[in-house]
Amino acid sequence: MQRVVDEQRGGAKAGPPAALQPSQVDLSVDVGPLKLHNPIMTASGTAGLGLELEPFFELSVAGAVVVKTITKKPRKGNPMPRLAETPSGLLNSIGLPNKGIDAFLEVTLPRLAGKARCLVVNIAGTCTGEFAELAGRLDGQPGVDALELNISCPNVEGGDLPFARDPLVVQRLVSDVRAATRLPIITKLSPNVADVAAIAQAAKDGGSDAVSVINTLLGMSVDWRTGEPGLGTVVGGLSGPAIKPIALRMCWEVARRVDIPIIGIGGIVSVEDALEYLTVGARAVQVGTTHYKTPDIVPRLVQALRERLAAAGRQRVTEQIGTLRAS
Ligand code: RRO
Repeated sequence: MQRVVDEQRGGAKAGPPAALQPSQVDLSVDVGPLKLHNPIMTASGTAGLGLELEPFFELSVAGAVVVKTITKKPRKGNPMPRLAETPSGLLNSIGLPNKGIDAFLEVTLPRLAGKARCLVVNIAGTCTGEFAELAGRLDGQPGVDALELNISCPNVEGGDLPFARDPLVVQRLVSDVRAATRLPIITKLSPNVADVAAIAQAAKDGGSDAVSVINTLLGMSVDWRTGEPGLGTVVGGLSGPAIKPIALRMCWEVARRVDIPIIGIGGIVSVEDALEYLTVGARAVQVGTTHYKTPDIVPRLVQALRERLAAAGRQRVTEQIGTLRAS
């Protein structure tokens, strides 16, 4: 105030504004009803049930931890090989191996509960009823903060993404889940569709609180000498930096056409990547494949986000969201 008075009197010259300290930057974001203390989440599947990351950082550092997909019955997963590297990307066909909802509730959840500031359980069913049943079982469980509906796993039997592509199916599935739980619902969308915004709109109409954009892109690799495919199931899901421009484009398409909170996913390896997702309209991001190279990527990104935003003079991360300049 004194500076303003001095200036008005033609007195002391104003210096440059005091630099913002990284610790002063407010990283908290709302994703629908979910309040995250920062926008950096783990992506489902790349960090097991979450506990696998504990040797590298305290789970409470993450904005949210998303567990690997849980199904009604235990699943063994797909035949080997399940992973194949490609330039700038990773193909997977893991096939949802997990011990099923009973083991999750009895064994895993008691170990996980209270460790993450926000715990999101990713679920998948073989039919709409199974999604709703799983949602009902998780409703009211201490330590569970939200559900992520995995309607977009590319590696299920038949391989035709039965829930991801038809807006009417998506709307019905989400509304059945909505009726079964009071938990916030995030619907994880597939990139393997013609119009991702139409699917996001259907998820919203069904009662989804947010969408995560995107799951992996259908892809394959082959050794031309032997004719062997890279994956046991031939086709799988592509993730990593190779998909980032596609994922960004899809986040933007959803942001401009549908009024629903977006969580951006796809190829994030640096704070620049995370900031790009926020710029096109995502309110939070999930990091996945990069865990295999940098298992402590989450705390690194949180700190780098503070530093970058402070240097850009942004007091709140929310000031960055949706700042894309496009006509
Ligand atoms: O387990 C998998 O094969 C898998 C899943 Br559930 C998913 O959602 N996305 C993916 O690329 N792989």
